[in-house]
Amino acid sequence: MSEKHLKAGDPLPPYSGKLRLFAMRFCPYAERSILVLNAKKVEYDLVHIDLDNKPEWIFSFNPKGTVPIFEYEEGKAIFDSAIINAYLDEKYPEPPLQSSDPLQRAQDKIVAELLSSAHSAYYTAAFNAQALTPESTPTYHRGLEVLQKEIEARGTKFLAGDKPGLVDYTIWPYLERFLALPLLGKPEFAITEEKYAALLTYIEAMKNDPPVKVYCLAPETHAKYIESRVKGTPDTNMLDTSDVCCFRPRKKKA
Ligand SMILES: N[C@@H](CCC(=O)N[C@@H](CS)C(=O)NCC(=O)O)C(=O)O
Repeated sequence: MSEKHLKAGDPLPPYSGKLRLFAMRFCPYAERSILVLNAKKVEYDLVHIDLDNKPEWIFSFNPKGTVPIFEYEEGKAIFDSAIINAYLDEKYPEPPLQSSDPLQRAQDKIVAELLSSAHSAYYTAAFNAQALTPESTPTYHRGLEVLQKEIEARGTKFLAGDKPGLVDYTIWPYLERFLALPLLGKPEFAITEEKYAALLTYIEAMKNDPPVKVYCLAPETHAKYIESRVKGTPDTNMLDTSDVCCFRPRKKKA
C-alpha cells in the first residue's frame, strides 16, 4: 500500500469490493478506526487524503471533509471516529471491544474525555507553541496523572482488561504523539519514568499489541512530521521514502 495522499484533481480509486477507510497518515482520529478495524481483523482498503488540498469527491462521502470516513458499501459512508468505531463494534462483534456494563462504558468514555484536555495542550505545544500559556503544562500533566491513576485502579494490563478495548484504542493515538514533544524542545511535556512508571508500562504493552504495532509510528517520525507542518510544508507523504518510520525497522525499498 502506498502512503501517498490523494489531492484535488486525483481520481477516486476504483472500488475493489472491499470496505474502505479514508484517512490521513498522521491523523490521530483516523488511527483510532484503523486500530479497531485491525483488532476485528476486518479486511479493508486504506486511502490517504491530502487534507490541505482535498480531492473534490471527499465531500460526497462526508460534507465536512474530515477523516476518518468509512465506506461500508460502494458510495455509502459514515464518518467521525467515535461513530465509526461504535458501528464497527456492533457490526463485527468479535472480539467485543466494549464492556457489556453501561456504567463501565460511561467510565471508559470519561477516561477518553479527560485525556482530550491533555491532547489540546499537546496540540498547542506541537503546532502552535507561541500560544502556550502557564496553564498548558499543568493541564497536560493532570490528564496524564488521571490516566495513570485509572490504570493503577483497574489493575489490568490494559484499561479494558487483558486485551485492549475501545477505550485503549481511543486514547492510544494521543499517547503515541505525546512521546514526540521532548524531541521538539519541550522537555516539560516528557512522560518520565520517575513520575509515570505505570503509564509507561501501559504504553509499552500497547506498542506491542498487534493491531497497534503494524500502524504506530516512532516519536522521531511524529516529530519530523510536526516540524514540517509547523514550517508550512506538511510532509504527509514522508513515509513513502523514509526507512526509519516505525518502531520496528522498515525494509529498504529495492
Ligand atoms: N471528531 C472527528 C475529528 C476528525 C478530524 O478533525 N480530522 C482531521 C484530521 S486529524 C481532519 O479531517 N481535518 C480536516 C479538516 O478539518 O478540514 C473524529 O473523531 O473523527
